[in-house]
Amino acid sequence: MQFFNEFLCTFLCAEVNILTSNGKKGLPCVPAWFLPDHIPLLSMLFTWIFLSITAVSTVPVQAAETDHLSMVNCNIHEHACTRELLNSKVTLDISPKPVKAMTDLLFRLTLTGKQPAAAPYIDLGMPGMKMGPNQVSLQAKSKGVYEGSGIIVRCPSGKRIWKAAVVLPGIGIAEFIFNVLY
Ligand SMILES: [Cu+2]
Repeated sequence: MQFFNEFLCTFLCAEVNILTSNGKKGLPCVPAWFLPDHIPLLSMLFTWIFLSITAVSTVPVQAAETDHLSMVNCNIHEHACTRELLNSKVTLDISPKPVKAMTDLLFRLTLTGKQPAAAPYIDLGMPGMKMGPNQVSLQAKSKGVYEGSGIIVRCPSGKRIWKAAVVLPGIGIAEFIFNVLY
């Protein structure tokens, strides 16, 4: 047992002789790696381990956000956006600009070409996320022009990429993916 203690102590306490210079040798001893000089080094090591773990756990989240960033197909802060759908051109504009969450927004849809069988509407959501239902109903203002008001909420995750799926009955769905300011 004594041998084991000494072995362990020598192993852990390279500087055991300095630390136990009161004449007593052996345990209890302070392991060499716990010397005050080593504390900055140790904290660096622990910080590094902590950061590595954090990085590993946040990479998938960042990757998902980057994925969605590459899906962005409309700079709604600058101008209206147009998608082509079969024989229709679908133009979506949102005002006021820049487009902010939690503010009353006016959605304006302009359709050229084939007109939908019934009034179009907009489903607001986020790519890769199930948000609560948020539908903007649109009223015809003139031929091919529809307007409606709605609110884009602030996502609890902090992500800001939103999708407006414009549903045109009898034609299809045009998707606009854009950044929203929080
Ligand atoms: Cu969300």
